[in-house]
Amino acid sequence: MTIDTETSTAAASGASATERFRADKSPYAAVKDTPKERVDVLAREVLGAVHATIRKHKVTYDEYNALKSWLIQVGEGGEWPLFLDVWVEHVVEEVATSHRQGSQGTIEGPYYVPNAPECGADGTIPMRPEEPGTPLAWEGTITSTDGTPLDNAKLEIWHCDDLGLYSQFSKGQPEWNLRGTFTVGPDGRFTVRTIKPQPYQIPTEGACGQLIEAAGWHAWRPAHIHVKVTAPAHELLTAQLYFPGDRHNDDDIASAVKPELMLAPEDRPDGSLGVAYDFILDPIQ
Ligand code: MBD
Ligand code: FE
Repeated sequence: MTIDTETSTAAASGASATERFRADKSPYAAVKDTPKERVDVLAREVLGAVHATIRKHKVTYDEYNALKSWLIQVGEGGEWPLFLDVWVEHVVEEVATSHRQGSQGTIEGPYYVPNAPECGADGTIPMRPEEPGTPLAWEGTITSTDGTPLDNAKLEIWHCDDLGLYSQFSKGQPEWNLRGTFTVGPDGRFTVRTIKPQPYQIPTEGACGQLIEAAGWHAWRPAHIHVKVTAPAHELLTAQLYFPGDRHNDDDIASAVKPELMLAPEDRPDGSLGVAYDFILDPIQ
């Protein structure tokens, strides 16, 4: 896979997200493996909801053609992953994890890359020598729902930089900047050193940006740290952690904030932040 890191246009980040999805996920998601009865009921009900909206609001041919033109642009700009993850994924996540006893999760979003560099149980995420941003030291444990520490559990972390940009989806950052894997020992403990990310604005020049502007919405997500936590015989936990007081915690464009995902960082005398946050994984039944 080649990812264009020379430009940071919406089309470039969209194309990168589309390639990423094709490489990692589309092999697992073939329509042909879904039973006919299921495709029939889901497709019929979604189309029925579209038909009902057209009738209710007396949608015109001009509006129908505006929609057609916009959908063509979503595809051409590679923005289907962005569109779906921002406006649809949160409900899929809610349904998929409603049985859990352990930690709450939230959406993955379009910018996860597997196999980030290993940082150990106590380490610093890959960053540039003068990485801008407030240093953040985060300690925690990974346990099972019965309290047992999960030896060999992995905490993968990715987040944007102080300009709100993700490595591999915009220009100017080394390949693995602010992406790391932390593997714990028998005590389940980890210490992560990174920087506090800034709020993130989804690309505004592409089709998703056009929708936001045309509808009078805003393009912001609150500052967040993405995580995936895995351990043998346990369910994968995908989550994001947020910071108190962010102006977009209550109106996240991606509807992905939950109260259980709030960090409680403390200011340290040296100007850095310290925080504790633990993860509890559900055993696979
Ligand atoms: C992101 O960084 C993100 O987390 C989501 C959900 C959508 C777009 C960009
Ligand atoms: Fe994100």
